[in-house]
Amino acid sequence: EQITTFSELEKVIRQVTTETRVIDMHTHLYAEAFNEHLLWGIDELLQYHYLTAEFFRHTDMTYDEYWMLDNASRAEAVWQTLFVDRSPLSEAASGVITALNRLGLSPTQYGRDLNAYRAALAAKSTSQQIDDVLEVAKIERIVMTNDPFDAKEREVWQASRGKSDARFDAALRIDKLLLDWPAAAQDLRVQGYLVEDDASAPSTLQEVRRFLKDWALRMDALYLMVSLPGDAGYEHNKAASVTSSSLTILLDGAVVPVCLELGLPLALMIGVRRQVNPLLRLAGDMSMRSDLSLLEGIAKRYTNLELLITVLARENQHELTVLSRKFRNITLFGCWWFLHTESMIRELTAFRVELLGTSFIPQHSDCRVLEQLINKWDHSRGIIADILISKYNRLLKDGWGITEEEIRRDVEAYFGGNFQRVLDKAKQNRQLIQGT
Ligand code: REL
Ligand code: ZN
Repeated sequence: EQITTFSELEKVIRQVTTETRVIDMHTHLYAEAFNEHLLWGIDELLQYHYLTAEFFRHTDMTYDEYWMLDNASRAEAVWQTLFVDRSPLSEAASGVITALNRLGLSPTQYGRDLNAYRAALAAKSTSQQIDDVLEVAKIERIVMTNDPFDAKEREVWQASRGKSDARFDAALRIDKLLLDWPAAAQDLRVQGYLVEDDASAPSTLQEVRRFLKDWALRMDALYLMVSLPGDAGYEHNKAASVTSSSLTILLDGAVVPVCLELGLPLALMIGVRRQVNPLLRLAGDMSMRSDLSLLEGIAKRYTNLELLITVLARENQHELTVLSRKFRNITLFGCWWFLHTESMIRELTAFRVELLGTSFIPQHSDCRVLEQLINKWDHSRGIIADILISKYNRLLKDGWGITEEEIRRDVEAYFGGNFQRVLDKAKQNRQLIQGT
């Protein structure tokens, strides 16, 4: 039952990429127990920060005027400006239309009337919407972004409600620890960890490790994660006499040891320049080129550390893909943020297949609003399918008959298996260290 014709190949690949359930390995979505942390519905879709930035390119409203509005009024302003007064052509805007349409709220029927969409969604409960969206988007599991520095979120974990929905896994997010050290130290003290402002004190590092382990275990976190600016200084080959940055001290002295001890990967998202325009709030972040010697240094130094890596600048993509070939503990993932667009996903995915075959994770959604799972995965699946069709077709033309099972195997690796394998490898490495 080998596939022999192009049309058969195309049909099978479209079907398999549409059907295969996904593990979405990085999102900003939450299980229902996290209450207001989980954003969903049309008003939230319209307030997505990608759209906020696009809205301000057209409106005369001042930033203050916008931020003073309530949620409903903000949504209305964005709808009017980006969807009624002009066409929603951008990736983020067209994504809203895809999500609505695939949820059964056809724009053909509901038109340009925001209240019609609102009314159609009004009767839905949160749990029903979670079920429906996960079904339509064919999502098996979702990894959240869990911040132990967020007091509201801590309450949910402390009440043991964080793991009540098996479809949602945790990731321990440590940006504040690594990027805002003196302030993080203060937070740790309030949480009962005896740390000093000087991160390099051995007792302080021990307490930071205790903090990380407590939270990783409480959350049952799948990995630890940080997003870094492109010029984050990690000094991997510096003379011992020179004082290190707190980032270096904390990575070497706490974060990496805890990952190795617990058998968890470290995820690095590299190349963000925060708050280029603070008036835009969450929408005010930018991308920047990264010096990937940071990554090279970590990968080389800690060969037992599994690294999940994405970078934000298009200019770094070629280098990251090549670097992934050099270090098997690097697994590249996703088309992040400003790269999560049709043309960029197409370019990056094709190149990655060409250099890495099936040994990478093509996509994560980075969703902030539940229904975005639908459009982000729908668009990504379609593009990934286009690329796979052309790659398998090359094999087909050279007489390498392919079966549907083989295609399924490869797509399952891309959509979840490769991520699972990184988790498994990290666990195995732990056993190696402990000699068990
Ligand atoms: O996890 C991150 O650091 C980023 O993905 C977010 O900060 C960003 O705002 C997100 O919405 C991008 O897609
Ligand atoms: Zn993110």
